[in-house]
Amino acid sequence: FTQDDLKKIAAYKAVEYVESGMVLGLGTGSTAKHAVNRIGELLRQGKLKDIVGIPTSKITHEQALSLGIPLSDLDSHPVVDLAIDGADEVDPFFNLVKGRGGSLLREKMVESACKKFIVIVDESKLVNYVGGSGLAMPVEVIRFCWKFTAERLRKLFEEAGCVAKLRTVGEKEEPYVTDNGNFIVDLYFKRSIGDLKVASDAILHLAGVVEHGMFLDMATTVIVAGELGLTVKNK
Ligand code: DER
Repeated sequence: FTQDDLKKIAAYKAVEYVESGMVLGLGTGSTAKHAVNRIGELLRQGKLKDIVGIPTSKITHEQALSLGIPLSDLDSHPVVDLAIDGADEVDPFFNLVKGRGGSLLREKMVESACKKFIVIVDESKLVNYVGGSGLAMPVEVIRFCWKFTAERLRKLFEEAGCVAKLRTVGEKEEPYVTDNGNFIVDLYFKRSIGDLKVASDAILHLAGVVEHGMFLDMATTVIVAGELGLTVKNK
């Protein structure tokens, strides 16, 4: 299987949990894209009815529109039955890192409003503990004095050998701007950041920080597609 095959297998398995009449959180990224496509297909085939989608990004909004999935928002649906979304890292306690695709704020808003949150990953996303991979842990920050905020974030995790980098795009390395008009500072750790809840609270306490990419104690099911098959783990 290619990695994309595995993403698709996990995504299709998650869509089996979708029932007609549900309000669905529609995730963002290359794995969630397959789930949104599948939902559109089942609606077209009449196998699913009366679905309302709550997109977690502008790009998912566009994809769902093109598939004819009826869309709404959290203002109209403050409680969501089920969200299906990918993740960058999943640890054995269902803690996640998300946001390397830049959509973490709206994802966290939607997924924290859900009764059930199914995470779909290929096996490459499994880690022993979140923040230990040395890969980016995204933090969405306001533009105003972002350097000041980035330095405070770096200092917060100095013990963990943290490097804080503004996320940029394109040849001219322009700052990446989120759907919400904010910047993202990616944190890279050389050593463990210790208790994740303590780290999460410390990050959110900094004025200038909007949200971070650690999704702690939110996922209710993790579906992993690997070379040896699918596993479905419930909390
Ligand atoms: O950026 C995000 O939050 C995405 O959902 C990310 O966590 C997973 O994206 P992928 O399925 O393309 O790896």
